Amino acid sequence: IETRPPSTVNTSASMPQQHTYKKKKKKRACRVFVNRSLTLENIKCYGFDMDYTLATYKSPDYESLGFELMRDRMVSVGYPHELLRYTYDPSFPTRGLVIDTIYGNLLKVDANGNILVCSHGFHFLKGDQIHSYYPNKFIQRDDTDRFYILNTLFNLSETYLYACLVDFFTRCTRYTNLLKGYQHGDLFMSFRSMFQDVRDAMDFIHDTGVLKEQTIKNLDKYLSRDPQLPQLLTRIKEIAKVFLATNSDYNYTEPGSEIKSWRSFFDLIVVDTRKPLFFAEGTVLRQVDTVLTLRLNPTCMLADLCFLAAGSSDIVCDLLDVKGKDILYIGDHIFGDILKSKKRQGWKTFLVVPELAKELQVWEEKKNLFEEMKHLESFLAEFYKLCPGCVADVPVGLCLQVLTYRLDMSYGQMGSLLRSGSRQTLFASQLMRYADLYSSTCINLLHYPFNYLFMAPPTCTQRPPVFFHSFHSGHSSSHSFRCLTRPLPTLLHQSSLSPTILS
Ligand SMILES: *[C@@H]1O[C@H](CO)[C@@H](O)[C@H](O)[C@H]1NC(C)=O
Ligand SMILES: *[C@@H]1O[C@H](CO)[C@@H](O)[C@H](O)[C@H]1NC(C)=O
Ligand SMILES: CC(=O)N[C@H]1CO[C@H](CO)[C@@H](O)[C@@H]1O
Ligand SMILES: [Mg+2]
Repeated sequence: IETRPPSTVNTSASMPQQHTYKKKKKKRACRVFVNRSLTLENIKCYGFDMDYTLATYKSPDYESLGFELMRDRMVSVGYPHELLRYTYDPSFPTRGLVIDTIYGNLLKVDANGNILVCSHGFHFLKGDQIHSYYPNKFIQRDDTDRFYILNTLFNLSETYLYACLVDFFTRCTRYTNLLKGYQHGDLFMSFRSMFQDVRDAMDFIHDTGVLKEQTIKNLDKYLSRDPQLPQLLTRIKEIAKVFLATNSDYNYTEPGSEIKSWRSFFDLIVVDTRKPLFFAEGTVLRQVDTVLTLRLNPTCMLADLCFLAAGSSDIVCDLLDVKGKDILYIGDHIFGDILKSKKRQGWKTFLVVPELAKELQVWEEKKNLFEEMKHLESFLAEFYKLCPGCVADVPVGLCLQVLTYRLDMSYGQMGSLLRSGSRQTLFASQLMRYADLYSSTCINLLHYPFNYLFMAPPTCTQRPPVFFHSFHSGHSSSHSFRCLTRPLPTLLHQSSLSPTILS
């Protein structure tokens, strides 16, 4: 597969030569992971999202900026001044959490709506407390009026702000804690209205342009410039068509003095796309001319470069003369970029998951804990199979819970984006369902030749050897005691038995 060098690859010194692709094992952080096999050679067109995909913001500075602007906005619309004391803590939020707007809780759930972690403000609830809110530790995720998923990287600061509000009002003695909100004199403030206010603050900082303004003012602080990005785009342009489809507006997409070089990477730039609407019926297409006015003229000849506003994915296909399956779309928004483009348009998808760098690092560092967990789970599985209805050794169950907690804490307070212990999060299940490829950055495509065949690993039915013999020989709990070295923390219920290595 890797033998034929792409004919058009420019072999300047800075570019990886063909043989470097063959290095046995790429560093994990540089890898592109595969969920469904895909041949790059068949891709005739590459599409990019902008925010957090091509324009990579520096974390946590950028989230911190968003948080502070929203926090200040909340205070200016009447929330208590004490809120100004909160600063952004990147170790708290994980992407993909669900807000329960009735009880004000933040929930981490799996694909079926089973609760993995639950916090009220910064207080993590224990098993029985979770049960009292949610019988069966389960939520009906379809209730979209009540539960909101915080799926995008922009939502991180929102998630944290909401936790701050709940933390503040819960502890502030001027307010009485009620089940669905807070009472202050005659005023009842529901968790729901607080959520609405946070969203409004979020819309405010985006729509009024204050976030963009601050970002542009301190570009070096908030935006990381990867010198490999021009390299990637240049190489892609040599072998395929390239377009940019972003929800941002024209002014933000044009980085001032670099206009010429920036534009030249693309055959088509579509701004103000309103994804995910873009992948459905779309909106009226407008052509943007260079004097920054919007012309209502959808006819755009692909002579040189098209610069359009709004429109739809169908129009992109028409203009570039490609079919859905010829397109690899690269974006960071599981819903707006990936799910809709795949489901509605059959595009091939590449999800950018910046958190993967950290995820892989923990995976590497805590390998022994993951192994231990797998062994314990196989042991339990075997145990229940041989002896249905039996109650397993208490230490084994406890051990699993402790391991889960220790692993979760290696990522942050809310644990991993992809798992809790060995159970997969909703985000992970959506990633597997809708992303053909995924990686921590699109730059990692540079490490593969453009005729590469990304092969999906055989489906994950392979399991580690089962600890059958140790069960029989009476050493069943040899694994059980190694992990009980720390006090017992908030425990999560374990049930899934499948190892979940997403790589
Ligand atoms: C999350 O952020 C996106 C923008 O990236 C926004 O459209 C969406 O409304 C936010 N979600 C919630 C629940 O506020
Ligand atoms: C872009 O910025 C210019 C001035 O800086 C302004 O006049 C124009 O309305 C803006 N256009 C859009 C689409 O925001
Ligand atoms: C290799 C891998 O993770 N494959 C998964 C891709 O997505 C499908 C659909 O959800 C899963 O069933 C596969 O296990
Ligand atoms: Mg984006």
